[in-house]
Amino acid sequence: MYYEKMDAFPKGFLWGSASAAYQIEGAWNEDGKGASVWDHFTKIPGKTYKGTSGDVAVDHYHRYKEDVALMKEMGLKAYRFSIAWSRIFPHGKGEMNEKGLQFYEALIDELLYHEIEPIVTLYHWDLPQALQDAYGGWESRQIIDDFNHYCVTLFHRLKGKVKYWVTLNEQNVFITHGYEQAKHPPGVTDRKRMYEANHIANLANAKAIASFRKIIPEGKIGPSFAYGPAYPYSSHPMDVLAAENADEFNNYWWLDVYCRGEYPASVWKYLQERGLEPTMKEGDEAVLKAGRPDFMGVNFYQTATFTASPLDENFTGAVNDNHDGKKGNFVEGGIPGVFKRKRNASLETTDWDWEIDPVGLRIGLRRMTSRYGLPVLVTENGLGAFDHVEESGVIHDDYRIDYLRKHIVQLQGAITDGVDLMGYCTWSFTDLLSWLNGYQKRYGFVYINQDESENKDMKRMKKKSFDWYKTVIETNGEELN
Ligand code: BGP
Repeated sequence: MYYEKMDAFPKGFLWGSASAAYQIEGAWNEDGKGASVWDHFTKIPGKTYKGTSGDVAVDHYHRYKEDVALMKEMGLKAYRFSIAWSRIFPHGKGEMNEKGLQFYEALIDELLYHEIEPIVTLYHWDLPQALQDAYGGWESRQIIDDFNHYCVTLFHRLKGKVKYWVTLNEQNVFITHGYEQAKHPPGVTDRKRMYEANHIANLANAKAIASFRKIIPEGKIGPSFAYGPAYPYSSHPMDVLAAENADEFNNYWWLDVYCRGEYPASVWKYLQERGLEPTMKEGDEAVLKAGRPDFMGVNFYQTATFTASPLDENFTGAVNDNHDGKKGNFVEGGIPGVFKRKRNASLETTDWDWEIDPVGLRIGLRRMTSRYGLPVLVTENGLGAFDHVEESGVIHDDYRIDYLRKHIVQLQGAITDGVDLMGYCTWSFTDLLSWLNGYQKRYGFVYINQDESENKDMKRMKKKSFDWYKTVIETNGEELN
C-alpha cells in the first residue's frame, strides 16, 4: 500500500538495541559462573571462524557501566540483553549463584537509573553444560522443570524492575542448527531428534509463560522468532505452493505452536508418515495452549525465496556456508519434494550473502498480525558488515545507516497498515561476537577495538550510525536522514 501520509510512531515506542550474554559478556568462568554448551563448543577445532570464542567477548561484564553510559548518551529507550543461565545456576539447577544474579541486578539498576527500559531474554542459546551432560539438555523432558525453576527465580527477583521478557531466542535456529545441521551445540544431525527436542522446547516455553502470568501479571512476555517470510520464485502455482510449504515448515511450525498451541496440519502429516513427528503426550496440548504470549518477538534479517523441488533432488542441507564474509557462497538447499531455496535476483546481499529486504520486514509483520492478532516487538534487525576505522578515528558506516533507515521506513508502513508494533531493537548496540563468524562481522553503533587475532584494548568508539540513531530516537522516527 502507498499512502499520502504515514502514521507517526506511537508515543512510548521502544527504540532499542539488543545483545546476548555469550556474545558480549566474557568473564566466562568468573564469580561462580558454570560452563555453558557454547563455552565447550567453541573450543572444538573448526567449529567457529578462526576458533573465536566468547571467553572474553567484548568484556561487557567488566565494562557494563561504560556501555550503559553510551546508551544513555544515545538516548536509547530500551535495551534487550540476555541472562546467562549458568551464571544464575552454574549446574543448571540446584544451588543458586548469588553473585551471578547480582551482576544482572546491577546492570538493570544502571539501565533504570538512566531511564532505559530493560528487555530481558531468558535464554539466548547458552545452556548450562551440566544439563547437557546430565540428561542431554533439550532432548529430555527434565529440562522443562529446570528451565521453569530458573525463570521463576528470575521473575521473583526482578519483578517490579523488569516489565518486558523474552523466553527463548530463536528456538527455530538453535534447534535446527543444533540437531539437524550440527552447526551449533550439541552438533547433531538427526531430524527425528530435532523434532523431539523442539517439542520439548515448546513445552518449556509455554510452561515458563504460564508461570510468568502468576508472578508478574502486569508484565509482557513472548518468544523471539527468527522470521524469514517465504516468497515464491515465480508466479507458477508450483512455486507458490513451494513457498507455502516453506512457510509451514520453516515458520508456522513454530509460530502456530506459540500463538495457537497447535502444529500446522500439513507438516504434522508429512512428518507422521515418515515417523519423524514429535511424541505428543497426554496433557501436552493443554500446556501449549496455555502458553499464548503477550507479543511475538521478531528477529528479522532476511526473507527467503522458494521454487518447487522434485522428489529425487539431492541436497546438502545448509543454504548459507559463508562465514568469512566473501560474497558468493549462496548454496541452494531445501527438502526434496517440498521446496528448494533460490537466490532472489531482485535483492542485494550483505558480504555474508544475506539477502537485504526491508519490505520483507513489513510483509512479515503483516502476515504475523493477520494470522495471530498479537502485538509485535522487533527484537533484532541489523547489518553485519566490515567496518573501517579511518586514521582520524572516524567510522563512516553509511551502509548501516542506509540499511536501518530503509527498515524503519517499512516499520512505519507496517504501523500505517495496522500492525501493533511495540518497538524496534537493532542488532546490536556495541560490536560483539558473531557465533560462527568471529569479530569481523560487525553490527554495532559502537565499534570495539578488537579482532580475531587479539583482544587489543577493546576501546569503545562511536560510529557515524551512533549519532544518526540518536536523532531517530529524539524525533521518534520523524528524522531519518
Ligand atoms: C540472530 C541471533 C543473534 C545474532 C544475529 C546475527 O540469529 O539471535 O544472536 O548473532 O542473529 O547473526 P550472525 O552473528 O550469525 O551474523
